Amino acid sequence: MYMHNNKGKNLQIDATDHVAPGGLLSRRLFLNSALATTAALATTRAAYGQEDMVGEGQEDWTLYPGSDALEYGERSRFEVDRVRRTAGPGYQNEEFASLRTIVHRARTPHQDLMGTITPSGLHFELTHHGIPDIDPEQHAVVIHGMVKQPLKYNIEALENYPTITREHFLECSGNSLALWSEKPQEWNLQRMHGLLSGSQWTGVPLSTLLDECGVSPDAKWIIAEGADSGSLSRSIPIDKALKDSMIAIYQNGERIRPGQGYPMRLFNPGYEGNTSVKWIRSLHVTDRPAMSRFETSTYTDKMPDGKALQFTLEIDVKSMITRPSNAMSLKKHGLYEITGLAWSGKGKIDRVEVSVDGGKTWAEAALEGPIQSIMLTRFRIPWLWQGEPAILQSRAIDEFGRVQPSRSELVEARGTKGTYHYHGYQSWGVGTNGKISNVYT
Ligand SMILES: Nc1nc2c(c(=O)[nH]1)N[C@H]1C(S)=C(S)[C@@H](COP(=O)(O)O)O[C@H]1N2
Ligand SMILES: [Mo]
Repeated sequence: MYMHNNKGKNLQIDATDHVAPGGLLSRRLFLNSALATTAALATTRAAYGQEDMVGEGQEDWTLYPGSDALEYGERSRFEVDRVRRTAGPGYQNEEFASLRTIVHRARTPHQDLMGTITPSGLHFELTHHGIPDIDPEQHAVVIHGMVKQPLKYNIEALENYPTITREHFLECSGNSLALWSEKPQEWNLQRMHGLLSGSQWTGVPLSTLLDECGVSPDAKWIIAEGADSGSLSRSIPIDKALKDSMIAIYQNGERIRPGQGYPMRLFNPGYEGNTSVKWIRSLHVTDRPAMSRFETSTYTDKMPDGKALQFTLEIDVKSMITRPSNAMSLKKHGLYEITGLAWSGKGKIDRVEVSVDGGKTWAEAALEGPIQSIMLTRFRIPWLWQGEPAILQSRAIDEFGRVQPSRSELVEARGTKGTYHYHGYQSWGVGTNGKISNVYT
């Protein structure tokens, strides 16, 4: 059968390309670059004649020399509304008002981004006491408590240790919290899932510093404390600290930004964001957890029986479709690429499946490599939309066989009293008019 894609080009799709009802097409269409589909999705070339492609050559920017390089680069002025939206209705402070804390949140606009690395200027930011303006010359982290020798490290000292560089996601466990509510909230993708980002982090393995200080064999926890005005503190199991935690000093190749913890932060790969204490100034080695504010009154999961789970530290397996999503609508019938992100706090993503009929049937999406442990993984699958109502969902499976639960499975197990660690499906309902909304199935 011949179909028109969105760009008005004919492309050939035969029956064997259909992998699930509702227009889901084989991910193999992406893998074979010779196929017309790939080219048709990627370019509008075919819609124009040769002359149009060459252009008249009279646009202003072709006639005069351009501007000089800036000291620090900026995006095109045509891109400036792709922002984290720190202010405005629905973007700040209201959800945690009851906790009497000033929470500043800036959310990553995943509807605008591709790949898996979040540009540093669009990394989400969550601060409970604002961003301190730290002079690196006056800042250090001290390791003390159950150690042979307490030691203090400033940024200059840390620069002398061998570093490691890893790409990892960071997610606030309050991300996606509106999906716990009984009725679907019309939060757009950014507001719903924007407390998640991916970066390349460079730092000194915490184990190197702990070894140097000589940790007592009886030590079980490390209490990490930040230099912000509220001294946010969290207890980290010593095994985790020795396994893969780091004191990060670079993010995406440059010194980490003030909002991310300048000049140094603790980074615990795969653990809920709150444990990665920014502006780290103290690591107290102990035999028991601190039971601090942010591991008791917040970031714990209320269960249906009124009790709360403590120390849900590792992020579960999760995914979301970023395009199409409710940050946009479908303007034409035709071929679309469904794409999104999958991640697991334990390891690598093994598989992502996509449904367009609300979970009745599933098809495997293509994963874009290299697939890294505890990092965002992008998935893609072609979809032919011919105007019928649809419900788009994705579900991720990690290398340990953990399967992302549906919302109803998660609610069955956990009730709806919770605030944190939502990791069930996100369902995007597509109407016959192409409008997309957050729905429950
Ligand atoms: N010192 C300190 N560390 C902190 C916070 C904070 O408010 N103060 N916020 C935590 C929370 S709740 C999260 S989700 C992550 C967010 O990291 P980011 O702002 O770099 O994205 O940092 C954590 N570390
Ligand atoms: Mo958080």
